[in-house]
Amino acid sequence: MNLPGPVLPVARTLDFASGAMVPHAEVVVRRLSQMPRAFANSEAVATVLERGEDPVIYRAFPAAVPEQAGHLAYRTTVILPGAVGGEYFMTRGHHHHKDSAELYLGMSGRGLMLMQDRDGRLRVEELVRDVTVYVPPGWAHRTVNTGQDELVFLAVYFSDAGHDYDVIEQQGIGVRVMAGPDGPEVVAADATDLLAVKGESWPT
Ligand code: PAN
Ligand code: ZN
Repeated sequence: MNLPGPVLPVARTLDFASGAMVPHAEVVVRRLSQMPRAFANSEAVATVLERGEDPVIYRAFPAAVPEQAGHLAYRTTVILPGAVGGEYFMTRGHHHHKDSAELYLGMSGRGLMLMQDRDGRLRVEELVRDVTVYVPPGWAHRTVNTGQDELVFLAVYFSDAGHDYDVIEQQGIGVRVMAGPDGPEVVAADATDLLAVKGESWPT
């Protein structure tokens, strides 16, 4: 969104229940057909699409901010409740072209943030109302709705960071979140990674 400067101070309201931001730029709508490789069970994805269904997975309400150094971009995201092949609805997930930090704020609903750095280290954090999750530079991030309701959150990031979807689309993130009989199950590709995810030795 390359808006001309200068930009004046502006107030925008957030509805914590619906995720609506006022005013906002063009709403982003992501349907299953736009992210078929995100879900592990490609047969389940194909079955849904062949039925003629193409569910909305998430919507985002962006603030109109210039994509220029020094600016902070921000947008709310609303992930719908649901699952494909037993895997909860989630965002596509990305790195930023320019490694830089990002701050998430949970607004309503219940979910998990899956994060992985360029060395493959994994981290999973719960995202619920009033919780902030700090994503350090170089950590890819994907958000999963593990609840029965919409998961609503705010993300604030450097406006010129850019979004790189290729790595995650091709390699995925080393953990998936499946709907188990007793609730969400975080499934890791390998046991060592899972230990890292559940480790307590994280700086606070
Ligand atoms: C978020 C995400 C948003 C949608 O605003 O972009 O939740 O997820 P994907 O972009 O991975 O589809 C963010 O992390 N911005 O940088
Ligand atoms: Zn991001």
